[in-house]
Amino acid sequence: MTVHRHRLVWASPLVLAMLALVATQCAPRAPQQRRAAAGATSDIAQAAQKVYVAPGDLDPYYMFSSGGHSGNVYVYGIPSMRHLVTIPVFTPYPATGYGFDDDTKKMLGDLTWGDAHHPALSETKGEYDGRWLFINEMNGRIARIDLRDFKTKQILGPVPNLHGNHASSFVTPNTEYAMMATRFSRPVPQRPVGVDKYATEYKGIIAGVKINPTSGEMTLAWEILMPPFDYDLGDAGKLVSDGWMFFSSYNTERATGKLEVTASQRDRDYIAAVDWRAAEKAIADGKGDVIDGVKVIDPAKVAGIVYLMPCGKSPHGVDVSPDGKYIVGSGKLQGVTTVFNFEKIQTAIRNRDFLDDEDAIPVLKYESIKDAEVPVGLGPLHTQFGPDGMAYTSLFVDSAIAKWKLGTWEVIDKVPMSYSIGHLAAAEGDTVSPDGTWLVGLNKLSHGRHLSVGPSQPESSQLLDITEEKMKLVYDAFTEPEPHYAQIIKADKIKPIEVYPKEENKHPLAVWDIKDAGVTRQGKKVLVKMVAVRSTLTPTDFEANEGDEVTVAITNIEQTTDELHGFGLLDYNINLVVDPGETKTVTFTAKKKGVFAYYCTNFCSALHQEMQGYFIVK
Ligand code: K7E
Ligand code: CUA
Repeated sequence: MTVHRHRLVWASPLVLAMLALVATQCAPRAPQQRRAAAGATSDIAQAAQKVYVAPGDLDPYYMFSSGGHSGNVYVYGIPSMRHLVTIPVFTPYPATGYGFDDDTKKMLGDLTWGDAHHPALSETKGEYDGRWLFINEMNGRIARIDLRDFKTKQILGPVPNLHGNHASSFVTPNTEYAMMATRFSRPVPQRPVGVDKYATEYKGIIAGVKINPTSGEMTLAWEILMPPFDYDLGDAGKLVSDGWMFFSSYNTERATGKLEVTASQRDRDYIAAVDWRAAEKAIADGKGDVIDGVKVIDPAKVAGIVYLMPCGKSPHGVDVSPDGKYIVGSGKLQGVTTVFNFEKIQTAIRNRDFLDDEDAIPVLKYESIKDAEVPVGLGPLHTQFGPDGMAYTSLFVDSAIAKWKLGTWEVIDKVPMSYSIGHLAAAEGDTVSPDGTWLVGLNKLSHGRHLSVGPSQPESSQLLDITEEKMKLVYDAFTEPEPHYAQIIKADKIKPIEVYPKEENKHPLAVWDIKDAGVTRQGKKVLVKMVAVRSTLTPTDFEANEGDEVTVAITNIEQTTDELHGFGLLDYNINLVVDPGETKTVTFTAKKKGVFAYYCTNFCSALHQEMQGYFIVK
């Protein structure tokens, strides 16, 4: 959002004035003042009670939040806002040994960072089903986390043709697809072409990633060649609009250079409406050209796949209502949010009620498809939903959340956020039946609301109780950078395992008996089969010759909850953590001569400190 913010700052004098307003709101206040502002002591006590989860009690919800360029996913309990665990996805994470063992190292490849934006929980009939979590990152990749063990299992990409995968990973209502779309257009196929040819030679790409319904395995199914706009966010149609996918876009000016000026000239940008079933059928019918190994549909050759809906300046969020009837587009340089009617969109397509086209993609008429412009406030960014037609829109410039009603378009309530809210997440908020219990504002600024920690300040996330007509701010939490988007799921939908059952461990190098542990050699290859169990790493020493390729395969034969063992090998940058019942391998060259200690890094028993051994390189 940093980028969006900068675009906002200089976009227009109006926006400048609005920003000045935000700046005054952001000025830190003294604690006393703040307490007075929060209201009477009884209000504070009431709020405290609502978020209080007593020691030993469990939160009723999980929140999965993107970690932005940390490349992680952060998991919180709601309403306590307690950080429960970090799931490393696109970045090595020594705490869990992620990115150090052979498998995860291979999964990460050459890229050891990724800018993770939009987590998407898998769905069945439009409800979160608690099976998987998908998340995109900007280097053209998308990952799948298995919620059975909260581990990253697959990273797809970087996929060909697609650059800057921001408008991702939004899943369809039965997890048929996760989506990808480019923020950065570039020549397709990839080749060096100067930016002076941007408008004609650079292309955007929308991609459908097919998901295996049993295994969750992702495969790139098709791509669509798009005009060189910046595709930003998306949401899948549901119920009546199932089969459609909506993507917001900006820079429909096809500008280059200083986009903060050049890409804000038009009054309207577009939301791209994609009939993904039609795309699927076109590919099945043998249409599309193979570019860099991928079937790409060119809308100039295959009609009926994609349409453009004009939407107020630089839309960010595009959000489909729980019943699938409305598509809410939030033009972040506006004071209103626009609601489109899916029926009207379909009628306009049927009647060919088009304004013109962009690279042969029909542009629908704003007036024909719009139902309302809701005066929510300045800088609308993202909308989430509650039951009974309630909608909640974050307002970046106003630094507030507006609550309004679908159908009557009446704005019911507004609460200030501290400060500069980006996205928001409601309990079960992207499903066909949101809960209407909790809402979390993911703010960009936090200054003055926590103990100072120097120039690199945490982000703030604020919890609101939305069970009553007026929204109530009940808690401030501080999070690591940078939560762009989050989803909140009922806790009882997720049933994690706590040990890997022995019978499921099919690893070819697994050893379950200490007497099978040991060292074998084949030429210059040394294989160490190691057993980790309280409180010994067996073997307790092993040797190699300088230049040998060494593989250490460690099986943690514990079947007890929380009995993890680590394997830290000093001076060799090796750090594995092996969960109960798991086998992990690490392969490396014995480059350094001498004696090197290895030890268990995870506290496991009173004799944890005794869990150690020596690697001798001759
Ligand atoms: Cu708004 Cu990447 Cu969705 Cu940042 S994004 S905030
Ligand atoms: Cu095993 Cu500490």
